[in-house]
Amino acid sequence: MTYIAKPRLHHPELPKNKLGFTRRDYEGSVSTLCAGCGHDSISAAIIQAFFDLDVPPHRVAKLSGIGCSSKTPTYFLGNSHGFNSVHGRMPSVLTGANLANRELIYLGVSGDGDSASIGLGQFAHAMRRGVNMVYIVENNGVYGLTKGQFSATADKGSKAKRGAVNNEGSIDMVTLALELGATFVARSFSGDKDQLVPLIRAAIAHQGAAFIDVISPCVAFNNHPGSTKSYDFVREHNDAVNRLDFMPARSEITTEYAPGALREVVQHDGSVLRLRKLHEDYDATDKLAVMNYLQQRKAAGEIVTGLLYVHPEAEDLHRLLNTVAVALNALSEKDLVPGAAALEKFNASLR
Ligand SMILES: Cc1ncc(C[n+]2csc(CCOP(=O)(O)OP(=O)(O)O)c2C)c(N)n1
Ligand code: SF4
Ligand SMILES: [Mg+2]
Repeated sequence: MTYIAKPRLHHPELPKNKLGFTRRDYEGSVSTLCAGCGHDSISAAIIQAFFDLDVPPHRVAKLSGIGCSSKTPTYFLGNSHGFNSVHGRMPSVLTGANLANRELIYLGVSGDGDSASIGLGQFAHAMRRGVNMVYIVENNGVYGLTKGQFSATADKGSKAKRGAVNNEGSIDMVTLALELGATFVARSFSGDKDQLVPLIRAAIAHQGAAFIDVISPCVAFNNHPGSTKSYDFVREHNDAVNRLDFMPARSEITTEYAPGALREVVQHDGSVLRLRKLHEDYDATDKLAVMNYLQQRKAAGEIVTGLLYVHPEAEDLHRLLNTVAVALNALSEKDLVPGAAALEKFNASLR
């Protein structure tokens, strides 16, 4: 059960990051998900990414909705801020928290049911507003928590565990995020830690709406022949367009690559994304070409993964709204109550 704490003792020689924390300091409670659930692998990747980046856990706010996927923040970053919201409402709660305190790193964790059905409107507005966050959808094509009904991301023609065919068209969260204006869009697979961890690290550094769709098989209800979200199907149809190396702003860049096989993208905060191209002509900064490529591969039955699109000069909601540069709780009474003359001046500016 989630209230069972992990043993406090650990090997004294566990590797430490620059803050002196071990990986254990980024873990949470013992997971209660089914053994083999893809969501647990995503939790492990999140733990690894925050450990690698030396992020102080108290600087992170993790938010979620309802579902097996939305339960996972209990299993990682146990020393961070957390809020488990109502089904599909995580994006607006995250937006509000972000506006109140821009100094935290915001991590939204959701499911395909949570974000593509009941929370679709919420998802859309968080993306179009450019909320500075990492938004992960743990996509298994079903409502796992309520026993495996098809979700809106289940592909047309795919089959449920007992053979029922899904006759409805599916929603592709990646296409939607691109269309809505997300400035960092990626897709990955819970079974590919080598791809997923650097993607999460890069998304944390991105100063804008970063969206990662992670195909995450549900072993209880959607991991059978006929499913397009099973371990076997994703392994067989994975079309990775690039491999990402992520270097935070402070690190020295040493590795050399053959010209032509590499595209470097410098992000707003100075961090460098090194995209080792697996497809020679794939350019993750050309949005139109990306959208075109995704449609072509989708028609061919492939699942495109990697860093699909990035806008290095992304603008986040705070810049668009021209908000104050500090967290609201750091403002003094003088800032908050500037007096009648200031109010009159402000009102005059609106007339
Ligand atoms: C307002 C509301 N409607 C419906 C539900 C029932 N419900 C709980 S979880 C869920 C879907 C979860 O699916 P998903 O987000 O894909 O998460 P998964 O369990 O697959 O990880 C639903 C419909 C609810 N809890 N609240
Ligand atoms: S029901 Fe599916 S999504 Fe939920 S914990 Fe089990 S395997 Fe994971
Ligand atoms: Mg789901």
